[in-house]
Amino acid sequence: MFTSPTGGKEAIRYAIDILNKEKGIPKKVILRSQKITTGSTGEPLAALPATVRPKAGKDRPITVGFAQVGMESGWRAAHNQSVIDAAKDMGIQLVYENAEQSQEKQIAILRKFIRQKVDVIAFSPKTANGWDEVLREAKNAGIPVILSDRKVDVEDDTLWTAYIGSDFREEGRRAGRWLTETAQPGRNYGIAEIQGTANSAPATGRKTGFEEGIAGDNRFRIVRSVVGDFTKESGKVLMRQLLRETGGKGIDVVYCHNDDMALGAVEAIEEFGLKPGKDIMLISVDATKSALQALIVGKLNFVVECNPLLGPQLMKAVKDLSEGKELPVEIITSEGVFTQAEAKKNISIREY
Ligand code: GZL
Repeated sequence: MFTSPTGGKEAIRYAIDILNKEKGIPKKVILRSQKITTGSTGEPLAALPATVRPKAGKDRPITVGFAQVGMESGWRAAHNQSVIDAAKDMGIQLVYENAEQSQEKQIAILRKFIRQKVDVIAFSPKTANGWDEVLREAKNAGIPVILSDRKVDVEDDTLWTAYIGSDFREEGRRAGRWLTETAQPGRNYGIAEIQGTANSAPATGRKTGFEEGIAGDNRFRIVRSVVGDFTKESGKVLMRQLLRETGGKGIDVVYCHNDDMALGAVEAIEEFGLKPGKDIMLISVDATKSALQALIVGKLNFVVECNPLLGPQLMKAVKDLSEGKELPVEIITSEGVFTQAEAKKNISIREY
């Protein structure tokens, strides 16, 4: 059996937070539905996530262990700074480590946080799989785990308390929908896709969502789909390869899972002697300033936002946990899309 929470308690709670002008109040939350199974005594047991109340006292700040995945992109740099700034702003002690794109290192960092008995663990998992064991260790140690920016795929979803980030499938759908709405009727388009890190939640979601966005429209065919790692270098190398293999023929659109790879692809297209944004259209995700600038000068055609400024919502969730509040299972950040006109209008107020 599964519970279906009404949301009444959360609605009042967030309303009070808004009245109190609290920081990091989420725009959209999804409440956790509890799986109720009968225990050996026949009593119904709700398998609760590790929402152990961190033992913060007024003289001892809450300690959060944060295991960042790497520094692979402009988005990551903004995300990183947002987490660091929000912890400082809210008086939370941050124990920060960077896994430099290694899952092995990230697991070792989580184990170090468990040994240090931090109050809460937060991390951006490089890939979706391979976390069951270390998250079980965190739960057994009574340390709640908050997923920041990327989800994990584990057997038991009570091994993590909440996910704070984007809806990657919707980001992919937005990219696909824009293409169907702006492409010429009756013309065929060959699409090359440059994916982000293999088996990472953003790459999986953006790929699935994009396919959904163009589904049923027979003008489009994904003629190549290659795997990058969210870095500019990988976008440039992969785009060079695609142009070499095809002689620049048959690729009308390049869909990149993030700005850094898209900007790398732009350089490769220019090197090849073609005009990015004209001879070959480019769609990207993140909406960092450098991508919006490329959009404004016509080297990109459309950019889907993925909001990296998750720090305030992460630290608000930590604060709520320390006050014994149950967290929503998902806290979805708000984000939009950018055409060239929207980029021109908003570039001056962008924070990253
Ligand atoms: C998305 C994030 C992705 C960004 C990339 O939440 O995990 O990783 O889209 C970043 O720029 O490298």
